[in-house]
Amino acid sequence: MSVVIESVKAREIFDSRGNPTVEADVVLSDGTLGRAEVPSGASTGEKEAVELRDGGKRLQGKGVAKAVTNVNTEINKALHGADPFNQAHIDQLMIDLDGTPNKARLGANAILGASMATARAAANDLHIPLYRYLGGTDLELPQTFHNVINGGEHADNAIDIQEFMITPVDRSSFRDGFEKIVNTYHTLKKVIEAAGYTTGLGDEGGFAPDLKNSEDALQMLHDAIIKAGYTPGKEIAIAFDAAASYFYNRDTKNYDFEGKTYKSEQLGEYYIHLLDKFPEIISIEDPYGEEDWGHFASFTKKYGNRVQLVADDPVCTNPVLIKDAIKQGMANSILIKLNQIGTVTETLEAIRLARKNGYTTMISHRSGETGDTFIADFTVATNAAQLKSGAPARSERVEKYNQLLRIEEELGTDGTRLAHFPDSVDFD
Ligand code: 2PG
Ligand code: MG
Repeated sequence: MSVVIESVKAREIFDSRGNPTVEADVVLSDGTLGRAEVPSGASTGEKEAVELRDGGKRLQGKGVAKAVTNVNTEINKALHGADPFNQAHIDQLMIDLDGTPNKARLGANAILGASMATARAAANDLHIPLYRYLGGTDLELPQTFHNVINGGEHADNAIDIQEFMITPVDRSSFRDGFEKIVNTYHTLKKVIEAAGYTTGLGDEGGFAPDLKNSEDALQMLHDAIIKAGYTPGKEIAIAFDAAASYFYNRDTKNYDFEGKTYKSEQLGEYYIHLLDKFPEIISIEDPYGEEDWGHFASFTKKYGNRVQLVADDPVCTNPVLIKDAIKQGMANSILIKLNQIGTVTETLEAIRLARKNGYTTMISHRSGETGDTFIADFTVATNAAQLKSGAPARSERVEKYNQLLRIEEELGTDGTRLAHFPDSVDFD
């Protein structure tokens, strides 16, 4: 008799910020277990699938007891007896059961937990790693982007750009690139200390010094790369996530950024000033707010051949929104977060859609993370080519990179594809 899903059970656990989140267990009829933990964002897009929270007094209203109950009752019943190897069918069952366009009834956190746990259970049942189950033999280790200075919603400082990332553009192996990042991270700490700032960490493991502005943060990164013995742009490049929805003023339709007001065009000029000053910047995420699609598109038209422009908040890993963005020529890259859409299958569809239309993809963690390394395997399996998972510090971030080190060891460096930026990007 073939193996089927016996039960789905969830519990409330806690994420890296101490907030409640969902963990789901899928148990198969032969006793195999698949377990997954669901992450949670802070700078969330308006159109993300709904993260169901309890409200009320318990745990500041952030409890996920309702989502847990939804897994243990309705989802458990719907998936009982289903084929764990048919991920698309499993996910469709839950989408239909929920019945809303944004998973508001059962909660995307409930559905995603069960969806990821199903994939894990299937892989475990076959005694193969998750990346192998999801990716077969077409596997690639990603270019990784490491957020080493935290600002915006992720830190209690004056910097309005949310994430300043470094990425190893010249490396002989994943390990080689990661070692370069670690060296730069530790050197950056010394650079920040020498300038008289504190070296406390933000939500994604990067430093959160109370610098005057974003330009100073980029200068520090630039200096740290050189001090660590690398050439900016040649060995280590820079990327940032402006997460501009956070400083977009919905009333005036301007941007209130680091003490000044910018019109959309002026904000574009400011980014170009940064690109001119720091040519090692190769990727900018969410340069404009999620309501400001027009300026995002015109900026892409002008500068999309010069820099990777990643859309996160405007499209929320949602295939319908991604289609619209592609039609309007917004961005040339799509950020991919499983919990923005809520199932493994829809996330795969978002990746396929982006790549089919010549857009690059970057898989992403959330600022509220768990120890689950699902996205490391997922990135390798989908050939997404790029992954951002925070600094090389704090276990909930580093575990993803450690998992990539394990995967590289398993696959061997000989013959294993290593994504290279800009090889992985075709802007023309
Ligand atoms: C982002 C993410 C991840 P959050 O904006 O890209 O870095 O942040 O999880 O807070 O939405
Ligand atoms: Mg973002």
